[in-house]
Amino acid sequence: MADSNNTLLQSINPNKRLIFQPTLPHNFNPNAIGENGESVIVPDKAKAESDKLFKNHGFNQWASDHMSLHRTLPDLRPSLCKSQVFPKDLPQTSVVIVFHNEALSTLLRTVHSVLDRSAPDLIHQIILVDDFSSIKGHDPLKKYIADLKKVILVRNPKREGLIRSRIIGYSRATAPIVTFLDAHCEVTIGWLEPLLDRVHQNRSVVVCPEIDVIDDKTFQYRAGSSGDIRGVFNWDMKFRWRLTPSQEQKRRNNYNVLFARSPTMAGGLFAIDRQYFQEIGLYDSQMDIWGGENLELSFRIWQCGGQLEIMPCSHVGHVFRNVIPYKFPKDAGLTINKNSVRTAEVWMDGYKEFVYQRQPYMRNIHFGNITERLELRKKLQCKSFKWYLDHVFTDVILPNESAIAKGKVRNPESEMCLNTLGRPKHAFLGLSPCAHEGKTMIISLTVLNELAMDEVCFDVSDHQSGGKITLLDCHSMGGNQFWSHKKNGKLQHRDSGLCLDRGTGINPVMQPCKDVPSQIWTFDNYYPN
Ligand code: LR7
Ligand code: MN
Repeated sequence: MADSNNTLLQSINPNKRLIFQPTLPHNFNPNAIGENGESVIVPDKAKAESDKLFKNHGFNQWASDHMSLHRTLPDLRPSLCKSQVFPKDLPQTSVVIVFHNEALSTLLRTVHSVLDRSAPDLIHQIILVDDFSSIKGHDPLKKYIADLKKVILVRNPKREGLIRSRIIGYSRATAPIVTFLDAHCEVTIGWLEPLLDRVHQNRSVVVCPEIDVIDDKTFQYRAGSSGDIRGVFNWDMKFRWRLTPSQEQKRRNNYNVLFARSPTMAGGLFAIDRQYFQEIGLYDSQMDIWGGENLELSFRIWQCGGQLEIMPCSHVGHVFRNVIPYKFPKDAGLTINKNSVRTAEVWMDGYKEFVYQRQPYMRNIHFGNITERLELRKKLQCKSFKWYLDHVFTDVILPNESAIAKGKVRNPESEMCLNTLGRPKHAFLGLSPCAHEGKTMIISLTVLNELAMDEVCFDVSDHQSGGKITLLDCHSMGGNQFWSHKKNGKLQHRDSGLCLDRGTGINPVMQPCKDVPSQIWTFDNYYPN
């Protein structure tokens, strides 16, 4: 069917291809467990065994072992993706999968899903890097893949960790594009063409698929977090998903099949131009085992002139687990933190202070020599971290301005809003019609319970009714700058017990708290924690 469609298409336009249509596996059994990505229910008699196996890998290995290695999956792409047409001459990819003590069934299902659901002419090779697994899986694996033409197996003579293992896999890759996957993934129909096409259009774009969830307990295949999300990071140096800010949604015209720019990547699943990856410095080879490399690569891509994007038409599932099942040769926390500190020291400029402020012990971690990475940054003439925050991660919340609520602060009755009016320090807080616009109206209720505009805080030292609100430098110590925003909309000053009132003049004033509309205030945005 697909072939005849493609033949038809090529008779119209010989330079185009349709998405590869996989056929059903030859021994397909629709009644087998887990088919169509459905949940596996472990029968009572197998519960004990399945619980035991769970501990090995942090997921339900029993379920994985009992499903087909070629199981079918739902198609979770937006419908517009299905009719897309791609150039006939898309470049080929090498797929690199690194693993340490991975369950054979999840690893092989990853391999088969790639072979089953990718156009054969686009897969150059699949490189498996066994990172010195200790369990006896290597020989059966070696034997199994001997029959798979495009699959190569490399074994590390010592434990390297996923970062150096990926460099080792990369060094064997010969196709123009390299695609990385974790060892417990399943790719779905149409996953590959959008990735290769985008990198082909622009070699400095690094692309990630949309990541679906393979349930760790049932192996059910389902959509990840719904909505328009992208990757970010927090000041604990952890990767996080966050809703895409409205200006980026607007740029995409809410078009759900157009690539989305993402400040960071989760780390495991991406495609990159092979030579470009070399040019921007592969990975920091002094990072060990796990962690940190995803943010390091993300910062480096953006700061050094590349782009990182999520392709909504490419869907790949990943088994998310709650524990890291394998051992770290050294202390796990220390290993991960060292990788994060290397990232912060090389890429984050002064903003690394925020990382150290949150976790002061990180200052004392011996992070080794970073000269080579700093030289790389210089050689590539990479931009500052400030540039990255201003242009890419524009919705970042800096710790000194973390907000519980932010935006215009409005008194709905009068439609008047608080406004510092750009007045100098020690001046009084003012008001203006909410219909006005201006940076001086954007006020945050910070996690320290300050009402702040940039570095200026609302300070009440006159504890009499009718007292005005003074604009002073934020001191982050509570005192006269501590406010609570009550559920009923009041803004109460802690030390005086008074409430912010619109007043009758040009400045708001402090008054005893009463149920009057002049004491009701609302922020444009609230950020529940
Ligand atoms: O010492 C090791 N050697 C390895 O070869 C440790 C791990 N590995 C292998 C491992 O077998 C697996 O195939 O490396 C791969 C990734 O390890 P996981 O699956 O334990 O990592 P994860 O999925 O918990 O974590 C995410 O963050 C990591 C940070 O270092 C990596 O970037 C992972 O690739 C990344 N996974 C994803 O991005 C998948 C989507 C998750 C999300 C969101
Ligand atoms: Mn993983």
